[in-house]
Amino acid sequence: PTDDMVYSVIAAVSKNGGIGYKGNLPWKIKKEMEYFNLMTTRVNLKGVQNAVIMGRCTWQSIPDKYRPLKGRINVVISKTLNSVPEGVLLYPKLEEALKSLYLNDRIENLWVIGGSGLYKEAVNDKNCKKLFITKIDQEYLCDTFFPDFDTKKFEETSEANVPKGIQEDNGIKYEFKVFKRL
Ligand code: FOL
Repeated sequence: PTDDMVYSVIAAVSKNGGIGYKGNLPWKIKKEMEYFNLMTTRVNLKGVQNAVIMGRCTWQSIPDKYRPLKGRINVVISKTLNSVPEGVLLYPKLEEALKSLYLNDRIENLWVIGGSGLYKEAVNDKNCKKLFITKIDQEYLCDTFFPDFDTKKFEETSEANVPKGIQEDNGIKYEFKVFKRL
């Protein structure tokens, strides 16, 4: 429960700026995905959950066995989807989702988890206070990219529970970065 309409972005981005290819993640990095799971799930209070907000393509990219993402309120933004499973929230626009989720005192933190359309709205929205970006130190064939954002409006920061330094999982190097809006 917060008193302001603030939220964060979480994304993993390749060296060439990519986030997706043909409706899926371009890579498979188990420990990085565990970080995503931990960061988006973790809350202080029992009986309170975080919400993950995603576009339709991101929703459809999550493997059936993980969908809806467990331990989190799943929110899908789409004007065309007709139905989502029970318990999943569907809104036509990000703004409307944020407005109504803020009135929900059973939600702790809000995370925008993609894809490029929602990321673009978020990085340009002052209510999006932090970007949790994993920089993957490899190039991948991608057809979806993290949007350019005004780096003068953010500064790198450190955050509890975010491991520092170069990480590695089956030969792939990556680093967890956190940027806060100035
Ligand atoms: N942010 C970061 N840092 N890494 C990502 O891979 C990522 N992916 C998305 C958004 N932000 C990200 C969107 N894509 C799952 C699959 C695709 C996806 C997001 C999540 C998924 O299946 N998650 C399960 C897996 C748990 C596990 O393997 O440990 C989950 O419960 O979170």
